[in-house]
Amino acid sequence: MVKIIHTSDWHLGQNFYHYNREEEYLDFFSQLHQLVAEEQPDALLVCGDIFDQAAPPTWAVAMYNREMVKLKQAFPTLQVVVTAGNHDSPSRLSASRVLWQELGVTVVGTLPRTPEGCIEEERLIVPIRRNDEVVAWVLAVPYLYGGNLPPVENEDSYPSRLSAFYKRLRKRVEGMRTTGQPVIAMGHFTLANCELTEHTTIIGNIEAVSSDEWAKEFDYTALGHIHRPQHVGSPNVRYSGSVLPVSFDEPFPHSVTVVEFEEGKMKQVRKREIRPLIEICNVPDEHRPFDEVKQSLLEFPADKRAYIRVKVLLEGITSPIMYEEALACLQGKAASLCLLHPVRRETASSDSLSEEVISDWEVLQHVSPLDIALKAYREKNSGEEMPKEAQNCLQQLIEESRLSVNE
Ligand SMILES: [Mn+2]
Repeated sequence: MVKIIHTSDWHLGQNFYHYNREEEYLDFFSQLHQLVAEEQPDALLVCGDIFDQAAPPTWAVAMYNREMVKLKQAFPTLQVVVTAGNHDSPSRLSASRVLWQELGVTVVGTLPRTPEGCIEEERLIVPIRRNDEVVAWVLAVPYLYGGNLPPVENEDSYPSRLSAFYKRLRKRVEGMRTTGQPVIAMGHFTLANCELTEHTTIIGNIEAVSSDEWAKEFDYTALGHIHRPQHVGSPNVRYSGSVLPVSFDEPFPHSVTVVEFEEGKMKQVRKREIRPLIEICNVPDEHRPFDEVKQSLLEFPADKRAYIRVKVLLEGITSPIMYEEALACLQGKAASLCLLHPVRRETASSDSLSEEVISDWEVLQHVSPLDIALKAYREKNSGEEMPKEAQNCLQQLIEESRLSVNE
């Protein structure tokens, strides 16, 4: 039997609104450590978005280094494979690749290339060993934007080039493997027909990919990028989902995925829940007039740790100090106020609600600069999409400027 733990979208280093999440991430690592102890997997696959930003805060990098080393010291036979997601800086992740290699952790940030610019495909193929014997093969493919993928004759769409690339790797593994060794593909992209959360931006979702080929070509496909844990099309194609809620749009249970293989074939997939140290809560559940809202906040359990989004139904003249009033209701409690989410009834007789005042900050938390540019382009060009080359260029510029801003 071969066993892996599949996880992704850690988003280490994120602040939840203005709250530092260091303690929550530490708690996640301790749960992960416990899970590895219980499950004793052969490999841990981390499929992108290790960090929340291209230039993560130093506390997040230090925690990652410390906790991964601790994990490897406690479980020396555990093989760890880490690939970059669209939130990670590929080159930063790759920078310490050789150090991690010494510890038995395979890191793939940038797509490895020869000095001539050819992709070194063999470096993406990772054998998983037990007592020197290969028991499985992993294709450690990081997040790939269009410009990174080799062209395919007569086919220039992102999905067709991505699928051709995986097929080539699959073929290469075929020459190396013996029967009974499962082939596991890692990836960080959007599959058509998956259930999205609002956090997912258009990056990596420029054109969605069909899940059928992955289901056929690989014994298991371990995906990152979509934060809601789910199978897509087939039980052997799966997003493990984020390990902590990254926004208020992720109220579902978070988990990592445990996959077992028998004689080269997938036998079982299980979720192991990661319990959040701090829950996300809407108070009240539905938008209510502010007086009722204040009552709900006063009644909120004093010792419950939670991030709170306050849902207010605006009526008549509104108080200019609602945020301060809400904050006062929570004084002395363990909960943290994040934002107000006010709506107004469209007309006195109507039941439908319109979003009234959402702070720019709230909007910008969920929209990437690329999204804004794409939207502006569509508006200026009667709905036409920005050419892919321009999108790739722009994305690169955005990533670079992000790095220089943070440095
Ligand atoms: Mn993510």
